[in-house]
Order: sequence, then structure tokens, then C-alpha cells
Amino acid sequence: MNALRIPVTPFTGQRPGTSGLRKRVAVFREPGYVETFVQSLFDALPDVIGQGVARQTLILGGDGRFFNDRAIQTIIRLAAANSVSRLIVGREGLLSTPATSALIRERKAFGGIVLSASHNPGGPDGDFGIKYNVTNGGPAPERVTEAIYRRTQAISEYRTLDTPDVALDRNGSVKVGETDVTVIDPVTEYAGLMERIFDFDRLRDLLRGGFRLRFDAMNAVTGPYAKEIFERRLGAPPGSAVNAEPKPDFGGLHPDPNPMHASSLIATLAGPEAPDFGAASDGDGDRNMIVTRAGAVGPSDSLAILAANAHLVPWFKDGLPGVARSMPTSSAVDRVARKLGIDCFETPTGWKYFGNLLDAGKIALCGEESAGTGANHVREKDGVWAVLFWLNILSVRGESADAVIADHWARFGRDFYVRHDYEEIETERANRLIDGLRRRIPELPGARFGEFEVASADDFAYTDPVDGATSAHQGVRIGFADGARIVYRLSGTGTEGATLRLYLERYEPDPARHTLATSAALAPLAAVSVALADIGGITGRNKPSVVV
Ligand code: VG1
Ligand code: CO
Repeated sequence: MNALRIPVTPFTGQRPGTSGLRKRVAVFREPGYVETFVQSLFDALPDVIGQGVARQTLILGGDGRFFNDRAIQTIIRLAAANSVSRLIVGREGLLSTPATSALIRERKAFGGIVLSASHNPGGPDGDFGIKYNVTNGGPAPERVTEAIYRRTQAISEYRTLDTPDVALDRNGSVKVGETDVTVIDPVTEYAGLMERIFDFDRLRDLLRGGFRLRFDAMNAVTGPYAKEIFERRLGAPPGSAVNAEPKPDFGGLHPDPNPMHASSLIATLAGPEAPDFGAASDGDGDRNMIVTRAGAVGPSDSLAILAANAHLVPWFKDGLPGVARSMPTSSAVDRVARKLGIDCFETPTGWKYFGNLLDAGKIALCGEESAGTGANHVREKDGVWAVLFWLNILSVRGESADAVIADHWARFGRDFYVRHDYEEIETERANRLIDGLRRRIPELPGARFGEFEVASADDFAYTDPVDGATSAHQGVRIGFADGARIVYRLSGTGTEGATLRLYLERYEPDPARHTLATSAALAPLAAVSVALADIGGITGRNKPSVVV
């Protein structure tokens, strides 16, 4: 079948951010927008990684958000016109991000495309996104995303076929042009992988033995995964997974698993007859929030607790070679690594920076403060996996989650932590604020702000210890003499204006103070963070829009 060559003029702004290309749905619906980006991806790969998609297998799926169904058909035609030999597509166009990563690895595919804007809102007025994962199953590294972006600026035509839509509602194979399009169950292989990682017999005893789990899929992609794994395979009572039907508009929910957007889960865990353990995940199933009767567990703490208890899980029975965290994530996991005598790497924000460390076997577990935890079983963060990890630990220790957390703080001390987001501020003001901080870096050490004295200040730069790739300007870090820290950086996943993120942390060794409210423990540092960067003066905002 002859490919059609359709002329296009480049769109501005098709530059992938922290995790793929994200824009408003209305932007993605502009004629040729999806085609231009995906053709640019296909065009860029041969130069940047030495091989293109022709005669290769690709995995394709998405989180089911509005426009997923349209974009996926467009991409099937483009892939066929670009001589992809086999496309493996999740039924109904669904595949979670970690399941896509698992499939790329298991099926030895060349790469995969995930249609998702992750934790961003969905629906016709919400966001859409496209991300590309490479052969190791992980997000395309920066040199690849930059090559794609360069191509989007020079592209003059895309290739497609004039073929009808492919039915995605049942498993099986059809031909589109010369390409074999195989529709598969999105859950089966992922669930099989989980069975090889965790002690499913123990988990069955736990969940059938009266321990009550509430998993909130937030009407996003993990519903079918949770139903199959927690309810069918592990025997949790039906209804343990709620909001478990993926919906194009996420049922009006904002699928960001934090205490603000998953407030009903927090309320259920705090209420009478509360379940023993709560969890939620995001649009594409790579984030997790863990909720106990005492509230949400900080993601940085969760990472540290998983690291300290990893040996209780079959997959990690021989221990961890090393761990990693993104730079703004708290040092709680560093303390665990020190005690275990293993390396702890500090990477820029975004999962793509963990891939090389995992591939090289330098680390087996990693995480981010933004509710992302993952390991060497895939090359993405993994929400359902993190919940199983916690349950496996609880089933072995026979303690409540709150007891495990209190014990962890008693052993390691507590790193109080909070993130303040100022969303949708004008880009010019956001840049002015960060530029101002950067200019002041040399003069900050030694400066005093109330009870805090600056010990170090820098603009975080990273050199990948495996391939030597460098990434600069990854956030301004200000360290204080008592070990407290403030980080300022701009988000790379937003679609409207700029989002300023402020990350605050302070170490507390004294167990008598571990039950303090985070807001109280960090209030003096929060005041410094606002004054130091003149947030009010520059942004015109007197408080953050999100506190997590
Ligand atoms: C945010 C988080 C980052 C995460 C990224 C993708 O990026 O801070 O830790 O990896 O989202 O997560 P940024 O640039 O907006 O701070 V997901 O679940 O939205 O793919
Ligand atoms: Co996500």
C-alpha cells in the first residue's frame, strides 16, 4: 500500500517537557498537530539513536483520556505508513505508563508511545499528551526529545494511509497496510510481572484475612489493573478498588493523587470504620499516594521506607545495589542508603534520568517527591507496584502502616517536607524570579535569614555517571547550616503559563517532635522561602495554589 505524503508547516512549541509533549486538547486537535509531532519522532530516531521504527515492533496505548481514541487511530495510520512491522496496542487504547514500559521490555519492542498528560486534568477542556519510550522501556532521554523537537521545526510532510479505523474493542490481529496491529489485554502481562516481584501468597492471606484496602483509581487508567490484581488475583473484597472505570473526563476528578485532589480517600481513611490502608494513583498509573489512618504518607518518606524494608520483598531479597532520588526529593532515603552502606544518586526531576542508573545496575529502587516510586522491573515509576510493595511489607511485618512509619522515624529521624506550587503565573514573572535567584547564588552563602544561615547555594547541574550526558539549570538549591533546604524550580509539565515549585525540608532527629504537624515544623522555613525570593513582589501571589 502506498503511503500518502501530506504537506505540513511546522507548529511552534512542540518541545517535550519533563515527561513528553503536553498541551491543551484544543491544541492537539488542530489539524496535523498529532501527525507532525509523531512523524518528527519517527524522522528523528535514525539520527539520534542510529535506528528508525521501520521493520520494528512498537507498543501503543494511553490513559483513556478524552482524545485518546482519536489520536491512537491517527498514530496507527502513521506507524503503518512508516513501515512499523508490528504495533501492539492495549485493548480500548488503554495501557498504563508502567505497563507500557513492561511490555516494551517483555516483548523486546523497539519502543512505545503513551498517550497521556498524566496527572493533568482531562476532558475536552483539559490536557492531552504524547510521550515516547525507548528500547529499555524508559522515557526518551533529553538528547532524543531535543532531536524530536528540532525535527518538528523543520518538518515539511508526514506519511499516512487512507485506511479505516481499527476496532480496538477485542483482542486479535489485523493488517493496516503491511503492519500487523495486535490488540492485547492491557493488564495480563503486567499482573504476571507483579506476581514475580511480590509474595502473592502472603498478600492473599493479608487481603482475605480481614485487612481492608481502599484503592482509588480516580477514574483513570489503573482501575482495570487494580480490579484484576487486588480483587481477582489477591482476593480483596469487590469494591476495594473504587473509581475503577477509566473515563475520558476522569469523572470530573483531577487525577493527581495528592491530599487535595484525592480528598475523599483521605476523608474515608480518617472516618469511622476506616479501611486499614488507602492508596491512589494518577491518570496514567505511574504515581502513587499512600494513605494511612493518620493521613497521606509523604512520597519522600515512602521512598525511604521502601528502601529500608526492600529485603522483605522477594524481588529484593538480596538487598539493593543502590538507590536514587530526584534532586527536590527529601534526604530521607539518603539516610537509609548510608545505614545500608549503598550509593544514593541525586538526579534532575523526571524519570528519564533514572534509566541509565537502572540499566547499569547501579540502583534498583528510585523515586521522586511528586508521588513517584519505581524500580528495576520497568523503567518508569509505577503506582500499583508501589501499593503492592507497601502491602508486602505490612504482611511480613504484621504491623499497621502507621506503626511502620513511626518506627522508621525513630530509627532514622524525620525529614519534614512540603512542596508549595504557584500555578499559572505569568511566564515572564516566573523567569524573572528564577533568574534573580541565580544571579544571587554567589552572594548567598553566609547570609542570614532569621534563624537560618545559608551554607550553600547552587543551580543544580547533573552529569550522568554512565554516559556523561550533562543537564544544567535544574533548580536553585539553597542549603542552610542546620541541614534545612529550600529548592526553587519551574515545572516542565504545565500547559498554561508557568508553575513555580518550592520544595522545603528540615531534619528532626528528636522522636518527641516527630508528631508535629508538617506545616508547623516548616513554618519558619516557609517564611524564609517567600521572603528570600520575593515571591509576593514578583508573582503578585500571597499564597501557593497547591500545598502537598
Ligand atoms: C512533575 C514532577 C516530576 C514528575 C513529572 C512527571 O514534573 O515534578 O517529579 O516526574 O511531573 O510526572 P514538573 O516538571 O512539572 O515538576 V507524571 O506522573 O505527570 O508523568
Ligand atoms: Co503520571
